[in-house]
Amino acid sequence: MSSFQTLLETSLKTYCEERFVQPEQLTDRQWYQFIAEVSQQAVLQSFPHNPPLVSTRKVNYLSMEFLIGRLLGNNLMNLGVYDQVQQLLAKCGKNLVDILEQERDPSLGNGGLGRLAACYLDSMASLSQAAVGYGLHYQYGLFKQLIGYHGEQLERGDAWNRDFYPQQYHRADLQQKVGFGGQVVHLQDDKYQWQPEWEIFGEAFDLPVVGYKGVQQPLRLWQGYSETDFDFAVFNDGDYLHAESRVIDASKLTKVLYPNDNHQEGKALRLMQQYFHCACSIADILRQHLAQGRSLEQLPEFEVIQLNDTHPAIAIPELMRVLLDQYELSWEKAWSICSKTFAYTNHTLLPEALEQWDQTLVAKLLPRHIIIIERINNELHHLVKAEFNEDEFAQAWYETAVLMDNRVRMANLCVVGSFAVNGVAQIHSDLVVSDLFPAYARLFKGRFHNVTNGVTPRRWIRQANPALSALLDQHVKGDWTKDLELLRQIEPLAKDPQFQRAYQAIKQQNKQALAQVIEQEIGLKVNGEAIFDIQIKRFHEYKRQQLNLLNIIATYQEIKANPEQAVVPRLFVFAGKAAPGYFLAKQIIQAINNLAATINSDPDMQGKLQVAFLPDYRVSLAEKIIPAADVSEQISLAGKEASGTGNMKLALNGAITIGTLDGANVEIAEFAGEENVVIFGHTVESVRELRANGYNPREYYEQDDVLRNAIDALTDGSFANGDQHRYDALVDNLINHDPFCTLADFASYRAAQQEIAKRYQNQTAWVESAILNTARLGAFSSDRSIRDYQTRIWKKA
Ligand code: C3B
Repeated sequence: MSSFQTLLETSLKTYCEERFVQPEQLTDRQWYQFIAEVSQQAVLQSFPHNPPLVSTRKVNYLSMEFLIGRLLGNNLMNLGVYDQVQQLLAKCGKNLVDILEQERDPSLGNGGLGRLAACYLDSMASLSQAAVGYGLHYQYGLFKQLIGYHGEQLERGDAWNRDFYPQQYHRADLQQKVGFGGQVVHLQDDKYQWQPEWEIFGEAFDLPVVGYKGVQQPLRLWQGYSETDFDFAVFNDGDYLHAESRVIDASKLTKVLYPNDNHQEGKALRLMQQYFHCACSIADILRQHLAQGRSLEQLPEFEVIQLNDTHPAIAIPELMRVLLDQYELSWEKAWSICSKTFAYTNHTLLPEALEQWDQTLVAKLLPRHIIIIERINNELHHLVKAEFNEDEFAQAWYETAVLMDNRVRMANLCVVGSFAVNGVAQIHSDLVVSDLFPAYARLFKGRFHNVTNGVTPRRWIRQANPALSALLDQHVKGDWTKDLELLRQIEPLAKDPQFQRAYQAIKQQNKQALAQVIEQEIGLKVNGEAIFDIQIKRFHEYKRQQLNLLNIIATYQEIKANPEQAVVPRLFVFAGKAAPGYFLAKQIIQAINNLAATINSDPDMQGKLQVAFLPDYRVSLAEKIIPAADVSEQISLAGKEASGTGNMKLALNGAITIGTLDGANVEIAEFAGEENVVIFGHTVESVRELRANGYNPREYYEQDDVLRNAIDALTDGSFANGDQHRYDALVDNLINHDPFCTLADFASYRAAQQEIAKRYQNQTAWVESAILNTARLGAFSSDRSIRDYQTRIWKKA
């Protein structure tokens, strides 16, 4: 008997004896708790067998978000004990999948950025890359989404770990102290002393990340607490105060995750969260580094601090502060260490997401840091002066300055303070250089890189799609779970009728399972024969759910007008949240729900067209939707989606992408083969041209009857219980502004959708394409991304 089997059986005996019950009498919740405890013991016991770590630097991954999803199932699988636990449960009449449903998703992230961080933790642990994830232990994660009576989004708090979350350890030994406000005394020359106004304690909670047959490493999350409150009254000269209460309970610092994705709100409390996160993490990194008998000068040799977007940018002046004030290094020495330690990943070009903080606010909250930032800015000024001639200087400085117009530009701070900067898909990395940071690219040659995002095959294939995994196990030699490129072996089977049938049967079975979820969640019985057309992601104008919406309206109108015409049945599935303050995105959600209500109850649509909006999109729901997708909607305006990662998960699970040439779609099309995706719409270049010629969406509205009729249906009360004004803001925005060129891409999108319907009718060719998507997209494993980081960025300094 394996040692795990022994552990499992003896622990069960004890667990039951303590509760005076037989195993058969345990509740699902008790089973969950029991398995969580045993898996922890298993993790601890296998710890001494950790494989040796690779020889790159240790990675300290700083991120304000980690959207890890449920841990237990994943950990059992990565430990290699999933089947044993399942068998034990089966003996007691229980199903492991049901028990795992007991776990709540820790929703410590908004969307792609946070989920990417989670995939990277999994891959680093699986590849034995030494790493610690540093984040915040929000009491409330991202809100829970409900859909109200009128189809509108409602938000509820999500206290994810309040009563029951057994997978975390309070690390009382790792407490930190973080200062805010106060004054700085200038002692002499470079010497300053910061006397903060308040101090907050940071407590650490570790969540174990178990790699696939790999190491266990912590995700370390900081939570604030203090005996005293802040008095915001001392800040009473800033505009930013108006929206905030004057006194904030310090323990509320990490109470809630800001629910914005790709958008900065500029609230003081958010800046405090960012600093708190960075100060605790930097102190912890230095503590561990020095505890190993290493010197400060050796920091870049052994550690890298990877900044996940600009949210942890303040870590740069914080490390400087510690080196200068605490360890009394010279500016030159401190900067030399610092600028070889940080690396920055840019995840967006959207101007509203590029963080800039009010300089006055930064000076009030972090008076020492602003002095350091000013010095960084001054040094940069010399560099820019030296590189650019007189004619070029003004423009170059305008682009590169860290301080400008009383703003602290965090992306610029990151570029200056890092030894490497990367974008997250090739097209995005190119735009980072050409559009966002051209002057920097000239100033800091060799600093800019690309690392295309990836997704972990453990969660997104092995765990989410067990049937497909079993088929792959049968036909692929070697362990594809840790080397996804091995999936190439099934390429020759794409035309094999027997393999096609097996692959198709799995998709059908997954569609049935999703149909059940849809019925449970929203009471809609769906046509399992329809094309399952899926758009799952945050709601944002640039992601253009409104384009999908308009096409559905047009399709509805077409079927209404031609009731006899044959239709390829289609089920449109949406899921995603909108930021609570993002009015237009919420209108789009509401319009989809109202459209769904009309279409789903119209007898003329029976068996032809259905729309399902699944509330409360989260990792565990994504795991149920993705394996069932036939079509993957990746329809952002070209140049706006940095990469996307849902596109990779869906394609690997055999969905055909309908997409623009944006983000990683470009690479997906290259790998899958252009004939196995459907590309439409303007390109980055043609969008530029469109705008240069003065884009006027109204012209499209006036000239395209199909488009006009679709938009008009939003103002005639058809999808609003007769209310003709419900979507005024949305419609006005589309016809008169349309910042994401929805109208310009409508005709081409509609043609692409017709192409999808046509292709679907030839099932043999469709399945072949789907198989080729699975076979050829192994490069989108996050293991490949991590290897790219290792060779391009994290190599020894
Ligand atoms: C997202 C981008 O919008 C996605 O294109 C990208 O795939 C992921 O990051 C991961 O790189 N992103 C986000 O979720 N939140 C931000 N603030 C910025 C980017």
